[in-house]
Amino acid sequence: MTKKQQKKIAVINDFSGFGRCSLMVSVPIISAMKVQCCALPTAILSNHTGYEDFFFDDYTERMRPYYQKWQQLQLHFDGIYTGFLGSVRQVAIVEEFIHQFSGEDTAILVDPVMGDNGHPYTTVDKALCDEIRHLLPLSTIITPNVTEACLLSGMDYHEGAYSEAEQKEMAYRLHRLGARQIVITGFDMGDEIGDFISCPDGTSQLLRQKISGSPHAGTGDVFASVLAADAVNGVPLAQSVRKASSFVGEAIRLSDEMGIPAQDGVCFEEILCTLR
Ligand code: PXL
Repeated sequence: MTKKQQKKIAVINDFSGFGRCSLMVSVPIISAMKVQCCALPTAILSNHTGYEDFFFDDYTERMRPYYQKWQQLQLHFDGIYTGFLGSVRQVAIVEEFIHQFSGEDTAILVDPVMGDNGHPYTTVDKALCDEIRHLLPLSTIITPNVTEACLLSGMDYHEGAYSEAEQKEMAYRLHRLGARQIVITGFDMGDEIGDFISCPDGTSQLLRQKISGSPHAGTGDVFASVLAADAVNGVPLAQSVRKASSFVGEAIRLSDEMGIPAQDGVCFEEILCTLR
């Protein structure tokens, strides 16, 4: 009998103590999906930047010495998942990391964490957006929300529904920037939300019911964490997007039911044990 081989993912993301985002959601979700989660912090925050004030410790200078110890340990990852970057210089560090720690079969999920609702996050400027584009050719999957897809592709963000032609154009531009498999999350489709998938073998859209009007923090991180764990476990992308989307939807529904402020993220803990 062959032994079961557990996969492992390096997650390059910030540690925000409060607000249910980034590493605070990736570690439990990826672990619940039976994949070893290895964290490389990009910054340490008291709470995410969606709050008016936050403690922010940039980890740029410490990332190389930190991962050099992983080189000494001769680590190799089945997946690398990058999220929030705390400075422009971190993009080059992430590129180096990918070259050092990936092999032919490594799934590389780039979540270009840059903004939401048409606006960049407070720590994200044009220089960082421009630099993050360099990660697209290194990725196997990217998971921008609509705002981030606009920032990367140069298309204008607008409220309301996006036509199929607009969605395809956005994906086309992201492919031209080097992305292979693209999942653009959160298109407003009236009563529904659409996630648009574009792969070399075609495009598709998965719809889910719109649950509440106010945007919840960290849902992109929950979504991408599920995709990253599934990617190393060989789950087909469309199936994984369906799973991530219904998990996020249910977590939003429960959070609203429990009266959790949208800024505090979603109470995924309540349904973590349902993830496989
Ligand atoms: O969820 C995205 C995210 C991740 N990390 C930090 C953030 C945000 C969004 O605001 O501020 C630090």
